[in-house]
Amino acid sequence: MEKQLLITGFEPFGGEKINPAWEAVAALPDRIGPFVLTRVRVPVEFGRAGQVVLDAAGKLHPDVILCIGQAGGRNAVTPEAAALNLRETEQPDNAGRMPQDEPCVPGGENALFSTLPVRRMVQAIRDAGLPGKLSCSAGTYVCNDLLYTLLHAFRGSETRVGFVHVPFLPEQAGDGVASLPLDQTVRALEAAIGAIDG
Ligand code: PCA
Repeated sequence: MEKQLLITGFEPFGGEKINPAWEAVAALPDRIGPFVLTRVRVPVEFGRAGQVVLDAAGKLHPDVILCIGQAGGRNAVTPEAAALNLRETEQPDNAGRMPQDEPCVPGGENALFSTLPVRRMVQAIRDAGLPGKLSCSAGTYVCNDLLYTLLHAFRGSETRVGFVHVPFLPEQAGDGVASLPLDQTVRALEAAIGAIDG
């Protein structure tokens, strides 16, 4: 049976000219296994990121929402196990906001677990011969804000929600900084998506 996958990638931030998350999302095929993909590019702004994806989900009624973000310095494609109800940063977002000690959702639980099979997704990435690793922290910046917002909004519903962080592209990484070529990031995401209902 055909299923709807809302897949998102962030715009560049932090002085970068590209974001491998969006580059990879844009390069994915239109269908992966049972999933028909709908892509959304998301602003790196606390609060607004979640609103943009919630608006898109309100129109599409997806079975799965999978958000992709850049995690500079990581050496693997990393499905995120959980999100914290905390905004905490020393790096302004793309709207110039720098929230500290603030909840993503006032009154929400302290943390929420991803509703995607993250271990199976990691295994599928590795089985494809690519670097995959489970991450237990999505940070406290806009990616975590988006994941928490979505997990909170869809808790107890049929819509499953997850997040995958991807490394820098080689052209972004300075000496000694980990990176992954775009085609490998794309193949890792395909493997991970293929494992959602595997
Ligand atoms: N990575 C950032 C926000 C946007 C992105 O691609 C993060 O990890 O929070």
